[in-house]
Amino acid sequence: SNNERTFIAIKPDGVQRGLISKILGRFEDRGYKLIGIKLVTPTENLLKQHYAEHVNKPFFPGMLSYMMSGPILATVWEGKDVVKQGRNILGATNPLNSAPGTIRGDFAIDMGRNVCHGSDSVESAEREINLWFKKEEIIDWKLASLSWIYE
Ligand code: YYY
Ligand code: MG
Repeated sequence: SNNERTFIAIKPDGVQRGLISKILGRFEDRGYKLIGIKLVTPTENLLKQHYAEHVNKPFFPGMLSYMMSGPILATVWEGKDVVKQGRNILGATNPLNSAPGTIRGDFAIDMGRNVCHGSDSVESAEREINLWFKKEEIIDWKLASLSWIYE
């Protein structure tokens, strides 16, 4: 459906390095619609919920302090196949394996400083959007270029 949604976050390193406009630009340029955006300094509790699948991994404590070290830009994007295409735009988790042309392949080297997050499935996206955003923070609007992007 053209209404699929995903949660994309620019992590503290991406914000500090001034990569916000470049990352948002990739999604805008592709034709996706921005329906939620805010700067957040996340709490430990929020991050433990967000990364519930990783809380017991050895890298979790380091990731927690990294993710709490500064503001994160939290965004929600809508459009056809946006979850999978969003992951493709970001690139592989380990930037050393990310293709050039992807965000991580162009702007990152270490896994623990990989600049961005993207939901890995439609179900994760739904969960993450509800975790980071209130219902009224998701904005329903019509993209004027819609009929020039979709046939
Ligand atoms: O979804 P994605 O961010 O691409 O990767 P995940 O496997 O969900 O891991 C989340 C996050 O954890 C990853 O972006 C970097 C960090 N991480 C790490 O620092 N070291 C690892 N060995 C695995 C993951
Ligand atoms: Mg993940």
